[in-house]
Amino acid sequence: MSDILIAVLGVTGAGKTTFISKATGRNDLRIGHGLASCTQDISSSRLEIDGKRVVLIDTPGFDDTTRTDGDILELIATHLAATYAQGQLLSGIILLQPINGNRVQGSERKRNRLFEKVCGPKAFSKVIIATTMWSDLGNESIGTQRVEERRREADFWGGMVANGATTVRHDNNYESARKIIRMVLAKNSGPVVLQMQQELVQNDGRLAATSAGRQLGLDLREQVEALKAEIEELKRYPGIPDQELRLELQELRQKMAEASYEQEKLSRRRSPKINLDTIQQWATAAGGMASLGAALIPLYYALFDIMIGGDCDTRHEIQG
Ligand SMILES: Nc1nc2c(ncn2[C@@H]2O[C@H](COP(=O)(O)OP(=O)(O)OP(=O)(O)O)[C@@H](O)[C@H]2O)c(=O)[nH]1
Ligand SMILES: [Mg+2]
Repeated sequence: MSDILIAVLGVTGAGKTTFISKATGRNDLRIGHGLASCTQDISSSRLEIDGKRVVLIDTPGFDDTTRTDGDILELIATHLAATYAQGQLLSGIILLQPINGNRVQGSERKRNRLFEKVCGPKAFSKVIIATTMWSDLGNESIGTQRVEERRREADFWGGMVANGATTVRHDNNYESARKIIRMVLAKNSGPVVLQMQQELVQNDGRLAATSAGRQLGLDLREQVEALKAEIEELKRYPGIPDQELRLELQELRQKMAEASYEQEKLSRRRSPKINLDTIQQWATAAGGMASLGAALIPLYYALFDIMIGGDCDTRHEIQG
């Protein structure tokens, strides 16, 4: 019996480690109770459910208090590349999303887009979007309304839902966590190669050439432009005392320098190169024609790329 791998993703503080702790009954996992982000590395926890061996993969969240989204994406990409090379594919992805935020923040949209690009449309049917923090809501109907809004919007959860993703409320207890894992198992038609894994193979592990990397690059560019505009506007604004203006400008310039540095750093970010021979070996060992065929798709892409000498950076996203 092989392990069923499920990744748990979501922004920092969404409740990923808590979810895994509830599902497994483990009380040795580090849960963050302060403002700082908690989980630093990717780790696995095992459990058995209905006679099936499940491995839950805990991940550090985007919007980390000390690391940039680029750092987190690189960490996830490195893990995805390494596990792909070993033939360990995900059978499900649980995206945890706190529902207690009082409006659809721009940052929530950004991270949602990034998540979509990591998975790719082919993997949407393996996604469960589980909403957390319901007990923090004064009025539950607000939470229901927020879920509906996000489901309706095509460029929020709508696209994923239309392609088979499911949304569910998580009640922060053992039964709820197990129910969600059962939902992943019920959906299952076997493991999936994520878009990001395929793209890392095609692009020698270069993050900036993947859809998620390109999305992050666009977000950073947008951020730099917005800060530039804010600086110009502030300079024109009349009546701000010199000292105050200087401090505000200094802060904005610092933020702009950081975003520009991140932009430049993104082009140097890489996951380890995935060895195509290794993939071929495990794919062959996997036996059955279906799994072999699925496993070799990225290999065909990569070989095709070598043959035509294609420019990976400008490649369109792989559609489902
Ligand atoms: N009310 C409520 N609180 C929760 C829930 N899930 C987690 N928490 C609390 O939220 C805080 C953060 O939880 P974590 O499990 O550490 O969050 P995380 O997603 O692992 O965060 P990082 O490791 O920083 O990425 C802790 O204080 C938890 O007790 C939930 O469903 N409802
Ligand atoms: Mg955590």
